[in-house]
Amino acid sequence: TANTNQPNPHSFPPRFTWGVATSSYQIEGAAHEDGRSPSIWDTFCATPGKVLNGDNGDVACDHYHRLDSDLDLIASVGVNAYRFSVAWPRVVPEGRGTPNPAGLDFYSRLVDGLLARGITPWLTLYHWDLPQVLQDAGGWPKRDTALALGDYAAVVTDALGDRVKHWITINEPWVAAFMGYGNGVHAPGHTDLAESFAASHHLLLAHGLALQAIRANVPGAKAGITLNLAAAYPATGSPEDQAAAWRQDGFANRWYLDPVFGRGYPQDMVERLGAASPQAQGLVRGSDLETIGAPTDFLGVNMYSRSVVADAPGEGFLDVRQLRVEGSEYTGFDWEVAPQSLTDLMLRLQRDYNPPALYITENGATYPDTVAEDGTVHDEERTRYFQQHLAALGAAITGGAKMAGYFAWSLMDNFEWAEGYDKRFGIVHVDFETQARTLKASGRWYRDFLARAQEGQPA
Ligand code: GBH
Repeated sequence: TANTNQPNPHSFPPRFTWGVATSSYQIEGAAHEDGRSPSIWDTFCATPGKVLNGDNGDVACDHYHRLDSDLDLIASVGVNAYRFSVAWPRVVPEGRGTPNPAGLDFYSRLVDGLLARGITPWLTLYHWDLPQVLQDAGGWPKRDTALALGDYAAVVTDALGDRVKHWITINEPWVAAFMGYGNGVHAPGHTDLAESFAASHHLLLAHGLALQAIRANVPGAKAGITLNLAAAYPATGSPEDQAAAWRQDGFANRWYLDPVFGRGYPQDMVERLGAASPQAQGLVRGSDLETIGAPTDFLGVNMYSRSVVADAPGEGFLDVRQLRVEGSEYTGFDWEVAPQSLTDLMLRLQRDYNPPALYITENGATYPDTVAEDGTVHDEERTRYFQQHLAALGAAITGGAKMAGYFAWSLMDNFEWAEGYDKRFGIVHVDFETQARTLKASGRWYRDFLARAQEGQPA
């Protein structure tokens, strides 16, 4: 009998994109080398009490100095794509203006190394490491920051557009806006609702401006944005809880999906926000919504979990409470393991927004891994997580979602933002004392799965 928790490697289309993902600040280290300027994360990490154990990205996985062996590591997994991000403060240290050749050279070597190994580079322009100088000038709540990102995008597309054809503008604008300027858990650690909605609008504008740079400079580019999305379910069938789930969806999902797909901001949310909305703040100018809603080639989705919510009058501006689901499994981050929600989410996106293509640009889990005496890493829970989510991805394809690829988060254990090095997401274990890399059991499983999925296909 078919085990629905086991993905069928032969059920994915030929030429499906199979990858692993990372981001610059989380892996590179070399934070003060070759002309890189500080980012808001360097500053945040240096602020006592912000990051667990006072950890920072000064060294991280030392990827900057281990490029060639890390390229071999990526190749050893058998992926056909690698998603990474470019550090803006490395490439344009002053935030705008003169590019730094040493910074560009690193990414040029990374791209060449991938292509030499038959691996398609997927480049994310912005994964949260804003140059500190731009934060000093006001950061994402200021419109100028979006314009600066557009200029930075022109620099990167100019330098790498001859070889990089897959572009992601912004990683998770929701997190950058609401964890950076709303709940203060991420850099720069502000806590102001109006500011966070201003940041949100300018991150979307930055997406649109980056898209223009990509279209202008990269012939044949495939370009899109990556959103963190989580399907929202009502705790009960009551109309109150159903309305609460719609509000949760409005904030977490539609707030980004609607404008990116050219519909402008969802009116129910604009009304709910009142004075905090970008409209009421006077931030939505002239052609902003056309810029933001320009056609993309794909939607990238980072999917980790779902939310289950109840109506809770008086709780936050959404009047919603997130519930822990009795009997469900949770990962080390206390995120519910909810693979069925991946299928639901993809089918809903296809139905409601009809994207030309859908990619899972991140999916993964953190667990306390056990390293055995012989150095092997046992992470059976992570393996199960990947199996369940890849099976759910298969079901989405069967159901008609235009799935074109999947990236596991992450290639290797790395700097997990406010959690420092305490939470591990890698399919490769990193010993942060020695920088030794060891493929975990989940990594071996993924490698073997990819080998079967790509059997008989030309490299
Ligand atoms: C991703 O974000 C990041 O892109 C990546 O850099 C990071 O390493 C990876 O996940 C693992 O954390 O509990 O209601 O506040 C994850 C996006 C957004 C998912 C916040 C969990 C919690 C919502 N996350 N969300 S809530």
